[in-house]
Amino acid sequence: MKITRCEAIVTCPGRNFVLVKIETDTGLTGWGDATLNGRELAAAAAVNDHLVPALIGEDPLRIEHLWQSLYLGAYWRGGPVLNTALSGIDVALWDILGKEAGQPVYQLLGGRCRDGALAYVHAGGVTPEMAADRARQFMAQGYQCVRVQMEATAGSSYNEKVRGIAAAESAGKPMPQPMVQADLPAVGEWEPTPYLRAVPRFFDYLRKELGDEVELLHDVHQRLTPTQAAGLARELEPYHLFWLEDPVPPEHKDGLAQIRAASTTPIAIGELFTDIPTCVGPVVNRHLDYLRCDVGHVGGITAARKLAALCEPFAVKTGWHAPPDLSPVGHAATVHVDLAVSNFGLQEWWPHEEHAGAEMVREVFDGGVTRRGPYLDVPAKPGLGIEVNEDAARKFPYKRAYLPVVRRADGGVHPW
Ligand code: GCO
Ligand code: MG
Repeated sequence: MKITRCEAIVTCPGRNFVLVKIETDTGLTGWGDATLNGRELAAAAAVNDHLVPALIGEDPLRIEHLWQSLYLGAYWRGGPVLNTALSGIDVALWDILGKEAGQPVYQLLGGRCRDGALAYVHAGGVTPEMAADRARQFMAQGYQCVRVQMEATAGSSYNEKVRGIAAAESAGKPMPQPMVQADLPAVGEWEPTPYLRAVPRFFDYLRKELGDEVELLHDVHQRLTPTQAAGLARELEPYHLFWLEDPVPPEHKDGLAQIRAASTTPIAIGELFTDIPTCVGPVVNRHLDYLRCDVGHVGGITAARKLAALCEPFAVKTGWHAPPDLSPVGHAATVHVDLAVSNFGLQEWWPHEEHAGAEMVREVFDGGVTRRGPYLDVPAKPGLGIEVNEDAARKFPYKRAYLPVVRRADGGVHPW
């Protein structure tokens, strides 16, 4: 079998996705996801201009070999752009392998370890009451795990975003997507002191309101120093978080040791770790409980299964990043891995078809992740179990979009 065509297609059915399509001389088509939020065109160019020429004529079933050729063989390896492009190719190759074998990808990864992948969803609110209401709505829909962010009193004043959510909620409309996507970066202000004061009070309120059964998570989004994060993790202990996410930026991952020494609040980190070597230290030193790499940024299914194997002997579980910026193809690839690794922990979940742009998403994607109560699953079809309507995808051209930028009160830039 030979690869005859490969292309990254940038589409915007509500938000930008980079879809990778690989075709074979035997008539098979595989789909992958190379979306890099806010830098979509760079990932697409890496695929189309640099990776595709080296793939034409190659055997698509030699996945590990092609992965090594594109990664090591490029000499310049790693980083979010190159590894997102590589991930998109890798996932499309696994889709082809599944279609050729007549088996779902999870079967080729060793078969199901579980009936479904426990999921968590995003709730947030300008006030604790709004956040609790949002969490209750999810619980009524059958979810057991909710990540709760406090939009305003946490000091995270993306003013437009906060006003937008408040206006939508008071008008009884669905919440807009939680991530501001603007054609130039939206600027928000954030200060650590009000945030650190507000978060424990916020979780105290949520536990009282929501009870002990629901699993609560919180994403610090890389904004604290190790010392600040150690204090927060300790203060949050009475509220038994499922995990506290990205307490420090990846540049300060050595500071995780200080957080571990201070507290037993479980730690999740890794969405900004974009290669396997970066994960080794934190895992073998047991500095985290959940590894949160993104299957779509860290090297695809090939890298994710190796990372899960690395984590297993250290009692670290997977908690793969799967935010709104992942396309339904990326979500499907992630859940295939969840089902097949023994040390799966929890899966972030964003059902695109229930949010803004739902009709466009349904037009472009057919199949993919399904949900039963709190658990995610994928179709027992050959490959990933999701197809892309290419004509529909091409109808929605790329729209420039940036992530927000955070500034401190004095105007200095801070991690968003
Ligand atoms: C998460 C993440 C996302 C990121 C986004 C950036 O935990 O889901 O932190 O919300 O902000 O993926 O593109
Ligand atoms: Mg996060």
